[in-house]
Amino acid sequence: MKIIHCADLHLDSKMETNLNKEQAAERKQELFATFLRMIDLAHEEGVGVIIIAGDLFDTADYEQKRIKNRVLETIESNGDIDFIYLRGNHDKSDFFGSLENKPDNLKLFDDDKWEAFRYGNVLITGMVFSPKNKGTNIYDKLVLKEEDINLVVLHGQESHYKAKNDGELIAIKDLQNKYIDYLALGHIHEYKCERLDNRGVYCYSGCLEGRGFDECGEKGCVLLDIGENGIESRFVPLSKRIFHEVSVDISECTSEKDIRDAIEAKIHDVVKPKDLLKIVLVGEIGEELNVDIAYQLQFIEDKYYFVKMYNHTKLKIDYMSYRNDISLKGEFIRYIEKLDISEEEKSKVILTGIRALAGREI
Ligand SMILES: [Mn+2]
Repeated sequence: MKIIHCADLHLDSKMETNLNKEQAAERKQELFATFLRMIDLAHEEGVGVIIIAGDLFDTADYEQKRIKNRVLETIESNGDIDFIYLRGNHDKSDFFGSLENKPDNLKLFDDDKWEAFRYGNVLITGMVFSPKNKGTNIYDKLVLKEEDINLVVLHGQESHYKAKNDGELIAIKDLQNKYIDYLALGHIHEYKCERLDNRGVYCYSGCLEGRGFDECGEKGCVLLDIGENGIESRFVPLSKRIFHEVSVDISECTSEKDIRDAIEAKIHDVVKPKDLLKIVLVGEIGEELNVDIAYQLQFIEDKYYFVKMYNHTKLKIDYMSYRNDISLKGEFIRYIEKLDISEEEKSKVILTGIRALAGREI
């Protein structure tokens, strides 16, 4: 039996951070297209169940109802696949739970008890975290059988302290030695799979598409193949575009052309034209090196879907060599040194002042 585990789709996200209106609208469509591509993958692989471990939606906003209806239609038109859905902290509106006619292949977890769906010897159990069960020990009530293949679905932040259900915290220790084979988690937007105990693993599938530079790298779902030898799982990248944050050390650069080359060398093999890119220039540079972000951006901004660049370099400058100069620079340094401010602040003021006196960008 094959199962897909996904989470954190946030399908109705506005996607407006970083992007202009057109791109945001396009990304929103892409978010849904990737959800559909995952369903295509399910068909290609003969997957019978898709587990959605929370945050299928992003807001409870009524305006977003179109997307919710689109999901509903999609589930209805893929009747050969069961969609087992556990609400996450973003899925506030329990849209599916309030439906009059819920499709048969849409299975929902509840927040008042552990609910389970059985496929032969495979049992998929889960519970929604909500104010209703907050503070209660939900883990004691989770009783599984050794002879089943047990998948457990939850949405929250992993915690390694032994703790009662504290809302959105998943007490990993409380879930050990309960015959769990695979703990399917949502909430963290990056793929992660770790050992739970001698028997099982716990896994965050991550989101399907990055939505910002805090969600860099490949995104996708987990494909589980349950056979004679237990569960084999692998991460399947699905995202249309990838967010990249690349830091480029320009300490060795002595010209603007050098900077351009250093950037190019760092991104050339890694970033594809369809991707989103954030470049951070770092390192210690001489005061004679001109770091002009707008100028450097010109060479790359048309090559990628989205590019932004920051200058986080520090000036490497032995400003003390000017302190005895009979010049405006020397006078400035001597003046700042007498001020009643911290050494760190003095250094910052001096560096900024020297740049200003040299007529450079500050
Ligand atoms: Mn979440």
